Amino acid sequence: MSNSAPEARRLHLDGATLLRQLKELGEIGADSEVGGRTRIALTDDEKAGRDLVASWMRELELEVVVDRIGNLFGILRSEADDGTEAPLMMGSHIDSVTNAGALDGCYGVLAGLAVARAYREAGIAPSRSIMVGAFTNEEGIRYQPDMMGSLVYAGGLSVDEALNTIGTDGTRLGDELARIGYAGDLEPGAIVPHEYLELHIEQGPILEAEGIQLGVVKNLQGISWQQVTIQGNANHAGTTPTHLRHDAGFVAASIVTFLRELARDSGGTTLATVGCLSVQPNVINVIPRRATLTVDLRDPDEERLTLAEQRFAEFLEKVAQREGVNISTERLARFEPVVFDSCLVDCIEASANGYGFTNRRMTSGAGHDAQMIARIAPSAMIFVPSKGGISHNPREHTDDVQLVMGAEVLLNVVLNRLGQAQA
Ligand code: HGY
Ligand code: MN
Ligand code: MN
Repeated sequence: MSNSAPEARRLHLDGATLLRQLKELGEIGADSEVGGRTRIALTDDEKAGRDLVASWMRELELEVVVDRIGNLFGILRSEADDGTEAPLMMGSHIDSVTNAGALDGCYGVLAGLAVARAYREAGIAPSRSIMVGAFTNEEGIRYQPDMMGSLVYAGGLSVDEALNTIGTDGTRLGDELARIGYAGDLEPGAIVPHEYLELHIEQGPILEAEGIQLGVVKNLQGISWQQVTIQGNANHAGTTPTHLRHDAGFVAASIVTFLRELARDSGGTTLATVGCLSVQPNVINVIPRRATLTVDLRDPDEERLTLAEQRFAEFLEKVAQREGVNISTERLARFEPVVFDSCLVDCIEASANGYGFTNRRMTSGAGHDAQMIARIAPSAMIFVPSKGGISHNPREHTDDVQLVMGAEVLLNVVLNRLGQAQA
């Protein structure tokens, strides 16, 4: 395969295959009742998704490697690569939340394969090896923290600690990884990327609301996850006067209300979500003795995020005292805000401008694998609009023409970075 770009064979982004693969992968774990699909990390459905993506990597004759935390990679080597070259990496994840859309994560992985396919079909070797990754457990639904596979890859969590993580279902991550056959032997992080690009749907309302075609992601907000357990007293709903209650359910509800006020008082920069909430014994005529809930706090500014955590901790102390309950917290994840590589961000902006696509610099509200890989290599992201700003929902949607446009820009940025831009 020659390096020079033979006239007749320009690199071409095969949008039809990208859209077909997104659809096919989106059918794995499909949930006919609620709609959408569920491919929670390391479940049989996610394994099926992994197998399909690996088969597409093999179809492209990429070198398929799996590391010890199950990160799945396809490598298209440059002619000069003797196995030690730092590759240009692209990627994202294919695990999903429950009743998810078809694009979150999958779009970035399959667009990376579309870039490799463009090289393959033009019979041209990249001037630098290209590595496309599907990182393990980005969503963190079953095993916390989220972005786990890329966090391990970036050296932020030891492999053994990650493998010993116990899930919300009581399973050990390492056992499940072995069970689905993705306990690889590559040491995570053994191949340090030269740079990292992640194409993703925005998952928010900004691009659509402003009528802008592309997001040039310059930074990503900080994330704080914790589990809160409230221990009160079960008692009879009909005989226990209100002032004698130690009602874990009431305290849980006051936490939800406090967090909404905390977010509102921040002027919109801090976001707070109680995504999981359960009370025990959860019967109609018993005052809840126990409540467990999760708290997701986010802010692009580290100081404000820390302040939000402190204010929340103070509130917990006060409400425990007032209601005579015991409250314990467990930290599940904590990632500081990340600023992406300015040179890569400029390159993405220049590419979008080159195509005449409207674009704007923006912050990512969601967490992404790019925020972890940014610890070990210059990284940046490209967003395409989400219809109605909806994501983590079966109604997640981006128009085909926008999906292909984003992938064109990804290919163009790669060609520019590899000095193989086409006239
Ligand atoms: O939580 C997040 O922002 C990401 O979807 N894991
Ligand atoms: Mn994602
Ligand atoms: Mn997600």
